[in-house]
Amino acid sequence: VRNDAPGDLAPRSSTRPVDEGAALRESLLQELPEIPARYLYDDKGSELFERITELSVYYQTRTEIAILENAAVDIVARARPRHLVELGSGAGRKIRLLLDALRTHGQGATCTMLDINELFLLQSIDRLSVDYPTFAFRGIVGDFLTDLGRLGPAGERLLVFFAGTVGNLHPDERRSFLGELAQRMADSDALLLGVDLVKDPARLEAAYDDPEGVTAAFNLNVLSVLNRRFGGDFDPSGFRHRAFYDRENAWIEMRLVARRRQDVRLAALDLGLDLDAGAEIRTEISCKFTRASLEACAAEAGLSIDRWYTDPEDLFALALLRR
Ligand code: AVJ
Repeated sequence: VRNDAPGDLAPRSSTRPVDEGAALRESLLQELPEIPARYLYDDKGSELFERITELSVYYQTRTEIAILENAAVDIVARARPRHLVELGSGAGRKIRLLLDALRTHGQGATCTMLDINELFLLQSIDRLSVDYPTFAFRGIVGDFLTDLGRLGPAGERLLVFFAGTVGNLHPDERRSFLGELAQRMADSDALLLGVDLVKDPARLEAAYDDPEGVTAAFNLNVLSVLNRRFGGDFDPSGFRHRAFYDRENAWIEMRLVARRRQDVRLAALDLGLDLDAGAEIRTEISCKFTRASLEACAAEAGLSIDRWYTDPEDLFALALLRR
């Protein structure tokens, strides 16, 4: 999607590629059945996540924005980017803080946004193009796990990956993602990575199980996504939301727990799931970091922390990483 030329939208295939179905099938047949987190973000899921970001218990979004408000000028002065590239753009609010800093310092030329949700991407690009007419915006409908090759040439870029979404990746996925990203970076590129920090487990668990049940609805919505996309007959009322902090892995897990015995079919995957009462399906992990653990992840990918921006309560951090 360009604001000045016919878009380069990823082909929206009507039939899901077989490998996607096969991967989901394999994931559901594991000892602990798992639904990859990307299925959480259909239009309804993305809308529910936007509501989550406004919940008082979900401190991450407002904290990251506050850090960015204080750090944007320093980040831009250090990275001196001509190009912004945002992975997983959501509603485009945070990128504005960097665009403002770039505009003030007369820098920056293009802004590329990669997001899996076409609707959100189109809306963000439209709004940003009006508000920042001196920048050229480009939207790419894709997945940050597989489409890093479509982000354009390396050099003088500030790549941003906000919200702690890097924490959604399993450690082995995260290793290969950061490794691939680092390989595609030039020495004049920088990566700004938002990470949620290790803290009191009660505070973490509260952020993923709000009393209003918005997170529960977000989690349960994934069953409707699977029903629609893979001809499933999940009954969402037959499951309840569960979120807990796994200290050993330093990650929050979201799971769906079967309230009763039920047989579920996913016709497009030729798959049947016989679930006993109490059976669990994992739907997301959200890894939590310390500066040291992030330093180690970055080093494995060949990156180092150039700057570490955090808030007074050490709830969240933005790390500026370079080769
Ligand atoms: C958008 C992946 C960063 O892991 O905190 C919010 C998603 N899941 N509440 C997170 C989420 C449950 C969020 N990320």
